[in-house]
Amino acid sequence: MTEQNYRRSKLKTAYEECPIYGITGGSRDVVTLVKAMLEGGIRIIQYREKHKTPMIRYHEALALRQLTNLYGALLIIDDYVDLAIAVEADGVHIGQDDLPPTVVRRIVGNEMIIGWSTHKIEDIEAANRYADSIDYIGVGPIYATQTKPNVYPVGLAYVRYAAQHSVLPTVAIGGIKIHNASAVWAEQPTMICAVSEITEAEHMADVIEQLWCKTVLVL
Ligand code: TZP
Ligand code: MG
Repeated sequence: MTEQNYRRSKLKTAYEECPIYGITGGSRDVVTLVKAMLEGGIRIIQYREKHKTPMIRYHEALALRQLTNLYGALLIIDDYVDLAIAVEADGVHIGQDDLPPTVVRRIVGNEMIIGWSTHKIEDIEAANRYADSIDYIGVGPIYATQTKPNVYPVGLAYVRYAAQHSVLPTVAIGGIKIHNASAVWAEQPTMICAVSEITEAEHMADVIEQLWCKTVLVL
């Protein structure tokens, strides 16, 4: 198996087990939060902590590496390529303003999954050109969201465009809640991601299940 096939099949196995992409956030202890996500069935965890110190991020990400390994889940690090390498994460997630995907690929080697955020049609076309370097794309924010304020929502039509034109799996993100999840699933993303709906949930497993069930309803 080539290294590209290895990382893509690892990703596919995870999203076929559960198509909800989990991201950390909110005020709960991150290890407690991620344990609940994993108990709820999530198999892809992105560690996204932009405002902590590098030392705290390192210790939290190391703890999540152990935890995700226990559950056979993937750990993806947002933004910090060095941290992803340091904790032997499965992947790193980068944005349009980060280093170019080809450069990140050169830094992390061929076994690490790379995700890339996209916000417009030209970004999807660029992602298709970078498809040798990256493994999936984020598409959003679909709806306005306090988790990422001051960013213009791209709307449901963008999810449909991505599903139809991206050669890579897609993760719809931004303002996704139980009440609008079936509308998002109807546009055929590979995965959906709901940050605050999950991190602020009182009964996390129920919320995850309901977000997940909505995919069945539209098939
Ligand atoms: N990227 C685009 S929107 C977003 C990120 C990280 C935040 C989504 O958070 P929520 O709480 O699900 O709207
Ligand atoms: Mg980023």
